[in-house]
Amino acid sequence: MTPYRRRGPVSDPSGTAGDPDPAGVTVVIPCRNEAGSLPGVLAAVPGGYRALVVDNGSDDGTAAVAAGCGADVIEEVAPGYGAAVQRGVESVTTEFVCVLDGDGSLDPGELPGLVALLRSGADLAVGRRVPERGAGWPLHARMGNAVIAARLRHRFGLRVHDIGAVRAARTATLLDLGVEDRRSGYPLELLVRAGRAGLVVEEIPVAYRPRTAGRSKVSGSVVGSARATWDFLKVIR
Ligand SMILES: Nc1nc2c(ncn2[C@@H]2O[C@H](COP(=O)(O)OP(=O)(O)O)[C@@H](O)[C@H]2O)c(=O)[nH]1
Ligand SMILES: [Mg+2]
Repeated sequence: MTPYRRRGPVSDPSGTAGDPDPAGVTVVIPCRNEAGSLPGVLAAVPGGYRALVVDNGSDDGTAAVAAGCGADVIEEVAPGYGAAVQRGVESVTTEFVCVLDGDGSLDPGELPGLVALLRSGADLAVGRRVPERGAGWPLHARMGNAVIAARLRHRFGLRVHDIGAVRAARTATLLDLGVEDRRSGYPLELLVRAGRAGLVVEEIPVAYRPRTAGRSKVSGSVVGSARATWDFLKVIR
């Protein structure tokens, strides 16, 4: 499996893919037991962007690995994806925040494309995952995702085709939405609230690859999938 490379020393000497103010962007990375994937993920964070790893409940040295790779690290004691993301976003001091998984399935090199959408007027920019061969996206999760995205389009007028595993926003905008879910329902509740608030939500395709190490905690596990389905239904009922 090829690790992500920091984007382009040749075509893009800054590594920021043309972002005019990389110091204004923090990348929040929620992690539970992602020590194997994190070095590759952090190496691919565009130069100048701050990386903030939110660890909870890891027993594989995730926090030490993250710190060793130069990321800021905070601990969140409450379990759950939403708890980690919320804690991370609350700690951000930059104007913009991106949120991305720590499992290597998504390329941080694509984040400047999302931030560019914000700079040109979007309130929330989300990635639509385009699976590459072998991506860890089981059929049940893809079908559920498609059904929920259709509901988001028809009921909330959002032009999205994914529930947004990767996203970017102004930090203040994200906090103002007041998302309450602290587990797997967080990304969906975020979109529902964005739709209700009339935010401009834009979506661009992003590559979705197999995680580079470790085990899935959500869609690839029976308990994780059941929990996610329950969380989604609560949000969108
Ligand atoms: N901090 C934290 N991160 C989590 C938790 N559950 C999942 N994650 C992270 O959320 C991201 C997505 O989880 P993942 O296991 O890849 O789910 P999948 O993509 O559906 O297989 C990964 O970066 C995980 O490490 C959690 O309880 N706490
Ligand atoms: Mg994953």
